[in-house]
Amino acid sequence: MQPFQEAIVHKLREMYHTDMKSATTKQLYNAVSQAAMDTCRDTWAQPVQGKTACYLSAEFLLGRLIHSNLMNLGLLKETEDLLNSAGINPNVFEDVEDDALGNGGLGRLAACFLDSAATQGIPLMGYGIRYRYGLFKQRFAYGYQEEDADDWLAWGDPWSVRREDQKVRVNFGDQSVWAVPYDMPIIGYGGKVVNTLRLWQAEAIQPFNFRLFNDQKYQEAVQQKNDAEAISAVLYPNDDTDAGKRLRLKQQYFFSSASLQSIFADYTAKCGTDYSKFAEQYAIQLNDTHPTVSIPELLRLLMTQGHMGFEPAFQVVQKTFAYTNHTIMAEALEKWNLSLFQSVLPEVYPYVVMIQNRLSNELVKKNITETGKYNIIQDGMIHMARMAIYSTHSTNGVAKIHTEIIKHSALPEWYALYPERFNNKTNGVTQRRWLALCNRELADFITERIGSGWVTDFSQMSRLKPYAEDQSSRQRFLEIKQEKKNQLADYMYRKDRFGLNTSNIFDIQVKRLHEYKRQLLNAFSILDMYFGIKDGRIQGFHPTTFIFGAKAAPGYYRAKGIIKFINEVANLVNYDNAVNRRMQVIFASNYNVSYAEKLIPAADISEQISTAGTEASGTSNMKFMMNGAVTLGTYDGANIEIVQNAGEENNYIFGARVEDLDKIKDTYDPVKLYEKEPRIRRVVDTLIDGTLTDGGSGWFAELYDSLLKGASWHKPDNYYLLLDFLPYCDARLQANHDYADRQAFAKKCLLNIAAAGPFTSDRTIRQYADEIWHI
Ligand code: CBF
Repeated sequence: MQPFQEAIVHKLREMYHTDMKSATTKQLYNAVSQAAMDTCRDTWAQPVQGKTACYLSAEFLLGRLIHSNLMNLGLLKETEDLLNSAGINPNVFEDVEDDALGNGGLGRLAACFLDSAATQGIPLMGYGIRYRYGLFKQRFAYGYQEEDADDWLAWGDPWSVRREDQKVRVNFGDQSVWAVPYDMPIIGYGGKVVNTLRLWQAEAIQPFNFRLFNDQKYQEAVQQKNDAEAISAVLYPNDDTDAGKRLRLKQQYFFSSASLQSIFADYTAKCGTDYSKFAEQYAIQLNDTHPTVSIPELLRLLMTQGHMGFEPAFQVVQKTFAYTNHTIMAEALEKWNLSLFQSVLPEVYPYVVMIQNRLSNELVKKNITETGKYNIIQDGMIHMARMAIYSTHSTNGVAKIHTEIIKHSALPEWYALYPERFNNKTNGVTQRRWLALCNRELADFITERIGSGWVTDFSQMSRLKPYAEDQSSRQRFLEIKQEKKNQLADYMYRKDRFGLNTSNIFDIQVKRLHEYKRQLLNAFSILDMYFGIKDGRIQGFHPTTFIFGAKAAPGYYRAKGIIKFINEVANLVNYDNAVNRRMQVIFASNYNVSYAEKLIPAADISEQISTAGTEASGTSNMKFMMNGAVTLGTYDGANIEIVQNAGEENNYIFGARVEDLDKIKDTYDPVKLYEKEPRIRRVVDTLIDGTLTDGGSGWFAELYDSLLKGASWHKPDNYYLLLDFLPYCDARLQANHDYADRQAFAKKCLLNIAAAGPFTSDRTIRQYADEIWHI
């Protein structure tokens, strides 16, 4: 036995008095994880040298940790061999819950950044919240989404260490709580560098009141405990929308203040009480506006504990912080009601006022009299994005088009004032999890051809390009794709009791459910194909399986209506014997990181169909690309950079561009399109003509109205589904047609893989380190 295998056996004995043969999955999971933790404790304990970057984020969507940690430590194979030798299926840990402490792209990006920084030896600490319940679990009941709590800690938390000695106190207007850190090792590939993710848990200062208990006031006796724990109880399930709630503000301040106190104490221990050099030691990146309250908090610490004057303290703040904007959706730009803010954070509010006063003076000096668009405090609200831009030295967008939109249409007044602060950092994903781990067959294929350097240097992927011309490589690629489809079919059968037809094209759209992402357009186009096949309009259609995966925020009823609609479309198609050998539609339930790891490698077509100008970047588009799917998408977010790199001819780009939409935005009339085009009418009418039923909820009629009548808060079809409908259907049928030439299609896929080099988060995080943090 190898030493690590012995360590696992030893852990089982020590922790559970059991052995490989009798251990439960949970025991095995904890024993393997603890044994792995032991191998990296020494490296982890090494102090960081020089400047540290701190990534403050309300979300870290890590997914399941065990496989990626074992891979990065080089212990995955040994573990699997041990499991095999004990007659245990190496997939046994597929039952272990994901760490789902994030909603979607923003939280998953944070997780990729941690992996990339540790792998490249960049000292990056993550700071966030240890939610007791992560993103809800999704079930379908009669096609409707139902939500259950995500009890991720039921499996134990072997990858965290509670640091009681490092707890700090966080004060609100109406309560004080402990913030207790749980530290997770972030193991770089090869295990040479281990950074830290610190997640804070809220706990009561006085968890139990004996006096109240003695007075038989049992509820009141534990009131403080309940109120404290509520702060880190649950992740807000909104993606791209602002929750605007008191508890949410408490969460934001809770982890911001705790992180800042911890960083401040580290600085003091390292450098003493001269805080003027703070920014030489720490760079703090704000992941969206969620941690922006850190700005007045650092100011408060510098002025109260560091005894600095306002101006020098503000200079330090500005040099320390940088801000990333992840969306321009108006509903996501956080604003806090002034009186709410004052009552929750009375000790912080004066520092917000000081920042506003400084801004006002600066605007006067610059002769700007129209200050309404700049003011941090305006119309009874505190505008967090404005505070973030004003008080930091860098504001970045997450794809080229997104950064341009920020500069020229979303926040042009700020760009005019401080053009030097704005910069772009196109997102990326870690190829270690999203290729090496989730698609080992393709990883071997690549390594056999170009060596293994790509695992840590993704620019080497371009060396794969010549193999797109090589017939045997294309053949092998097709075999691998088939294998991944077979694996997905097994998995989906287990998870969703659905039998995939694995000789079909796999056309996949997986992401959060949002109107701007246009899952409804996808469903309309499936209906159009369905009718077209039945009518005989569409001939020579290559059988296709259309897969969706998406969670809707529980309070987002329109998104829930879209889920129900897609599930109804699935029923219509799958039970119709006239077409179901040519089409299948399936909505994967509870889409999460682990499901993504199965779905993405099996895809032929990656659906990236957001309205131009709405998806800041997207990151699943990159994961699909590196796994050899072609992009069927709009000119939006990082799709643009993807197809520029991989060739438009190797992808399927359709639909109106931002500049087209700008021209028609005041005159666009979807009713005209609906009246003129029978194919549009036919699919849209399925919402109200009884073809599909919403079970009397009224949700489908509401969707119909949203497209043709609008609502009090938006114009009809504000995401231009009907405008892009025909071009989308055409592009989709073109891809379907092209697929028939398997060799030519495989060539497109390989050229996409070979062009994926820039879309690694290794490149992105390097750019943050070089250009923003100067590390
Ligand atoms: O930048 C990461 C991702 O963030 C979002 O998910 C977000 O929450 N704002 C955006 O919607 C994505 O486009 C982006 O890729």
